Amino acid sequence: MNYDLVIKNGRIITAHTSFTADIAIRGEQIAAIGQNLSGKREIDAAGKLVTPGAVDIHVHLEMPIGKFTSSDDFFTGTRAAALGGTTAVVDFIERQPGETMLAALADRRVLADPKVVIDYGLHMTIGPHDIAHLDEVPAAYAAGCGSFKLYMAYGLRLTDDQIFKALTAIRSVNGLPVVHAENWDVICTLIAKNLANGNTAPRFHPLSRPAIMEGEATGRIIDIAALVGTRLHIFHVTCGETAGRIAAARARGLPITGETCPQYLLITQEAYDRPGAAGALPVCAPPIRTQDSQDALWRALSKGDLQIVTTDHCPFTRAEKATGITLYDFSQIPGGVPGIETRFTAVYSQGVRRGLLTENQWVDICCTTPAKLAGFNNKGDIVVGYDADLVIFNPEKEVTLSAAFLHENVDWTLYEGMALRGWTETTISRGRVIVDDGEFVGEMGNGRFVRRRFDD
Ligand code: DUC
Ligand code: ZN
Repeated sequence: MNYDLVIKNGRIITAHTSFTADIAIRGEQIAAIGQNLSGKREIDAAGKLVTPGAVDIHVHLEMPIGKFTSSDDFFTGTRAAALGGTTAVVDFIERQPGETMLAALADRRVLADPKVVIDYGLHMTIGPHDIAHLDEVPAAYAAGCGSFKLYMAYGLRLTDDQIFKALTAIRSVNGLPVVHAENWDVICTLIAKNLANGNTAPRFHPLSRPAIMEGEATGRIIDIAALVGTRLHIFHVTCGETAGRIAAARARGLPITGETCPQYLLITQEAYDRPGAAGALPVCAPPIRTQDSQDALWRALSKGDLQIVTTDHCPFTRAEKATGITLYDFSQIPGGVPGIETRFTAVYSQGVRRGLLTENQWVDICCTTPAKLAGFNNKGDIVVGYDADLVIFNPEKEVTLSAAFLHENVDWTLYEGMALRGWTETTISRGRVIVDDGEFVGEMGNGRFVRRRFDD
C-alpha cells in the first residue's frame, strides 16, 4: 500500500502503444506501471481507456477582443476543460502600451493563478508595438513563456519585415513561434467590397476570407521562417490549401507544424446560412469551410501532415454574437467559438470511431505531441516520473451535446444535438482526482503556471 492512488485494469493508450496494466501514483507523479499494484485509493478502470491528460495549447480565456471579453474565465474555462479530459492549456498574454513583457506576464498570472483548476502556460504575443522591445524576449522566455504568438491579421498583425525581426528574436532563445496566418490586405478588400454591395449576412464571412489566402499567408511565413532558420507552428488550419503548404515544407525538411480545431473537423460553412443570429454563432477566423476542406483536414491528420488538434476556444454569448446582425455587418461579429470541453471526445468519436484515426493517433494528436510541441516536458505521456495527469475515458458512453449538458460559460454550443460516442469519466491532475465519475471535484487555484522551455 505504498502508492497514493492506483488506476487498475484499464487499457492504457499512449501515442505508440496500447496495453492493459495498472498505473500507480505517488504524490504528483506516476510512480509505477505494472500488474497487481495497490494503493490507498484504487479506481477500477476495467473496460475503460486510460490516456494521458489531454493538452490544449490554444485557448482564449477572459480575453478582451474589441468591445467584448470571452465569456469563460480561468475558472469556468479550465473546469470545462477538465470535465472534457484536458489537464493543461496554453492561453495568451497581450502587453499593454508602456508595460514590459514581464509585467504583462505578471498581470495575466494575477488573473489566472487563483482560478485555474489545471496546469497552464502562456504564449507571449508580439504585436507591432513590441518590435521595438524584442530585447525583452529572452526575459519572457526565461520566465516561462516558451512560445510567442504572431498575427498576420487584425490590429496586431505584423508586416513581413516585422515577422522577420520577431522570428529572429524568438529563434535566438530557442522559443516556439506560433502564428495566425491569413492575408489581411486581401481580406479587408473583400470585406469592404461585400459590405458595399449590401452583402452583410454571416455567410459572407467565409467568402471574405478565402482558403487560398490562408494558404498564401502560411506559405509566406514558412519561407520567412526558413530564411531565419526557426521552427514554426501554424495555428487553426482550416483547409487543404494550408495543410498542403505545411506538408510541402515538412517534405523540404523544415521544422514546421500545424494544428486544426474541432469546429473545422465537425462543421461546414453552411452553418453560416442559418437564419438570424444563429448564422453569427459559428463566426471565427479563419472561417469554417466546405466539406472538401473538412475531408482534407481529416486526411492531413491521418497522414501526419497536421500534427495536433487544439480548440481556439474563445466563446462569446448569443447576445454578443448577434451584434453583427443588428448592425448589418458580419465583420462586427466577435470572432470565436467554444470547444474546450468537447475536443477530446470529438476527435475520438469522429476520428477513431469512424476509422479515420487509430486510438494511438488520437492520443498523439490530443495529448503527446501538443505537450512536446509547447514545452510541457513532464506531461502528455504515461511514463514513470511524469506528472500524473491522466484520464479514464469510457469509449462506449454516448452523449448528446447541448449547452445545458456542457459546462462552458456560454449559452450555446456549435454542436447542439450532436451525438458522440466516448466521454471522460475521471480526470486526474498531478495526482489529484478533479473529475470523478463525470462530476467536477477539483479546486480553484490548484492548477499551476508551467514554465515552458525547450533546452532540457
Ligand atoms: N480567431 C477567432 O475567431 N477568435 C479568437 C482569435 C482568432 O484567431
Ligand atoms: Zn486563437
